[in-house]
Amino acid sequence: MQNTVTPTHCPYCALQCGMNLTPAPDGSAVEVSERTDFPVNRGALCGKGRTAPAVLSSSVRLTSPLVRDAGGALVPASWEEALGRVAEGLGRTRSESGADAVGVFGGGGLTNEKAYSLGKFARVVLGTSQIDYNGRFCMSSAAAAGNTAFGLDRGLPFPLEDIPRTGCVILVGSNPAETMPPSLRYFTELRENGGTLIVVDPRRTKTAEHADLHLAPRPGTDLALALGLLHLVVAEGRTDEAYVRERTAGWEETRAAAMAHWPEYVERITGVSVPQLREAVRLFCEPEAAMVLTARGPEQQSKGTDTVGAWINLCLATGRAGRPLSGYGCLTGQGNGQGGREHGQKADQLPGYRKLTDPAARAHVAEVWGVDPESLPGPGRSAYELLDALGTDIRALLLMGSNPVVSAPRAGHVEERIRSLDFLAVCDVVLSETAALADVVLPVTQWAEETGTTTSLEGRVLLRRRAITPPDGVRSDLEVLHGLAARLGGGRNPEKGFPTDPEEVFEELRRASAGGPADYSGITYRRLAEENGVFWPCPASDGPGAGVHPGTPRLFHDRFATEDGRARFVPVSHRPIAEEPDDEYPVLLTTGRVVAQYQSGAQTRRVDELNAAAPGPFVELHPRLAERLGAAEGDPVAVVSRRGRAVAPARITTAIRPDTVFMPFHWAGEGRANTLTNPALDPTSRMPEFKACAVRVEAVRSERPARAAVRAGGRVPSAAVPALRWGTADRPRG
Ligand SMILES: Nc1nc2c(c(=O)[nH]1)N[C@H]1C(S)=C(S)[C@@H](COP(=O)(O)OP(=O)(O)OC[C@H]3O[C@@H](n4cnc5c(=O)[nH]c(N)nc54)[C@H](O)[C@@H]3O)O[C@H]1N2
Ligand SMILES: Nc1nc2c(c(=O)[nH]1)N[C@H]1C(S)=C(S)[C@@H](COP(=O)(O)OP(=O)(O)OC[C@H]3O[C@@H](n4cnc5c(=O)[nH]c(N)nc54)[C@H](O)[C@@H]3O)O[C@H]1N2
Ligand code: SF4
Ligand SMILES: [Mo]
Repeated sequence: MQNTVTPTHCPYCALQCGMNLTPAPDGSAVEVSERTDFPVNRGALCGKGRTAPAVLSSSVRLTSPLVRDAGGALVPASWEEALGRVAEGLGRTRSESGADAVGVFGGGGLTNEKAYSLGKFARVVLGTSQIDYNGRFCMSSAAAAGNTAFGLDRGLPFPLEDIPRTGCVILVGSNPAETMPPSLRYFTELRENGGTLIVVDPRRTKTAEHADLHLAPRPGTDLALALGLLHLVVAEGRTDEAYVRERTAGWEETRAAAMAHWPEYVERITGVSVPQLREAVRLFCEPEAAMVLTARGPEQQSKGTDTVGAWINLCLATGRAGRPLSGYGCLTGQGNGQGGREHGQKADQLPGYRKLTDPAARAHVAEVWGVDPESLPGPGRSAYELLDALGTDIRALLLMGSNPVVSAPRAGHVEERIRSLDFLAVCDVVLSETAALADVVLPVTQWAEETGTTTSLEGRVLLRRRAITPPDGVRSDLEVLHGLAARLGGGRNPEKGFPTDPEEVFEELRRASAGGPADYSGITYRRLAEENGVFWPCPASDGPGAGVHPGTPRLFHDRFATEDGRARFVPVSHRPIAEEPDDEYPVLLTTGRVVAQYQSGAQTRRVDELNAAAPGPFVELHPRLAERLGAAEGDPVAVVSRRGRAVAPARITTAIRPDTVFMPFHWAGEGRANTLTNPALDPTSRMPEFKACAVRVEAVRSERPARAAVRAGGRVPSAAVPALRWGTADRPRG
């Protein structure tokens, strides 16, 4: 292919850092270099982005379809045979057990074109309602809360460049120092400019080390914390009465709920002291503008939607939403976490962020798709519920862009469900733990080998360009869907309905999204190339003489996207996590990420440099808990929940609360964190409680007598529980 430099974007997280790719003369490899014209990262990359090309040429890269032979082994096969088997597997289930017996599972890493085509494929070709995706595990609680409060869910309603110019940012359960390192500069610049940073995290993370104030609540108590802050806002007369009157609705009920959450009560629930609460309110309210940003910490809870709602309430009561340099935002996670939630791979959704239950939306999209609106199925199950139904109601699954054997909650059970399917087809670039269980594995092209668009955490639609020729033997996800549509039929013109050229798909997506909340109709590949991305909504200009719509970097300044233009307070009150610690499981487990691994690790665990930096799982625990177990640094410890047992080396640190342990979720096998996690779901967003469940921690070896004693008891002595509290000495710096 072209031997020149291609400006493009990273394959991994939602920051979508710009990078330049230069192919080697023989086209076999590609080199990453700094791309300074993209403003978000200005050339900076984290280790994952810098090493991403290693996955393109990795020896474990799949380059041939695999099918399961009579002996149960996965063996290479031709595309013809593999696609034929998938069509037969899905088609037979459909005819024997009905369309809803066929499930589809997508991913927030898929480009807009793929996410759009996958949703269309499910509804038009398979006719199934049973489609959802891993974004449900990601930002769905923030999305639900944003839709309720503002009438629209775009993760950040302002560009990152606004952050350094505001007065105060509260980062709730977000660790950008590890999860989006090039974005850290926005927060350090904020402080250089005289603004303050408050970090809310049960761990003193690398991000918290940059904070002016670190609040370390007990996992799962952010809702109470936000209510406590709102209580103080009201009590201290810091409410913005005029704003509340003019731009919001529902204040009285919310005010009453907040008044019931006395600071002392909130201190008891959260472990955050009253003086710290007061200090946070002062820092947040004194400047003219301020922001609250949430990420997975408060969102991945069985009350994630209410929790985000409580933080939005704080913004609304203080007049800090829909105004310059102020607002609530969610830091979306996956490469196309934003676009992936807009174009129809979500159970209840049609392209353009339309609702499947809305007759007008159905009519519009059916018209674009050339099908009868009546033929479109209704909403299906959410991600965990879908995985939980595998092998029972759902007998065959097509999976694209996720590795649930590692990343789903209660993963042992999910793995069992996947194994019990009649038929599983997986499209992936490597043999992930989930692909290894498939009947057919289809090897697909990767980021640098194909063109497509993603929508970053800012709501900026970007063009990710092809820079090299894919290896022989792989096809793009779009080609897979095209091939399956041709074999399975459906729609008026199955083959034509699934173009393999991404730009052609995007042109259709533009029409399908036109007039919807996430309107892309004014965006073209050409504009994306010329303008370094365009923020949605960007409607096509209507009528002759109308100028080109510039896109919308900042939302809600004139009005919110609700019918009356007012933001809605959400009445919420504290409730406990789904599984509180008890005598048998006295410790809280929370989970998350480390800088050098990405998600289920399917891609980054294939990169030597990243493995050297983050070789395996670990259990982060406080010295006091370690002492009780008799565990020294590096000793294997077992973490046991009602769902299973995981073992990993101890990493002992005062940076975590003594009542809490932390595990990253990037690994499979014995150290798989999701063996332990609780699939208790948020009633609205259907988000599982990844961030808090009850466990006990056991020492595994017994070289020292103390350890033997704990082992004999089989668990941490319950008498230890009340003692596991922050002493002032271990309380995080603040
Ligand atoms: N290196 C790396 N970067 C990534 C990813 C990756 O896998 N690896 N994944 C990408 C994706 S998809 C996502 S969604 C983002 C996620 O980005 P983040 O949300 O920043 O990542 P997490 O580590 O899941 O969680 C953030 C913090 O929440 C804290 N936390 C745990 N429980 C609670 C709680 O109850 N309350 C509060 N307030 N905090 C809590 C954890 O201690 C952790 O430090 O990262 C993206 N970037
Ligand atoms: N305990 C715990 N569990 C969690 C979380 C947590 O914080 N704690 N976070 C949750 C969150 S926020 C997320 S986003 C999920 C993510 O978890 P997963 O959904 O498992 O995400 P990935 O590991 O990114 O999986 C993507 C898979 O698709 C493949 N792939 C990459 N690009 C493409 C492509 O273009 N096409 C196809 N067909 N395949 C591709 C990759 O090789 C990989 O196997 O994990 C969730 N699980
Ligand atoms: S921060 Fe995210 S987008 Fe940027 S290089 Fe790292 S993984 Fe890629
Ligand atoms: Mo995510």
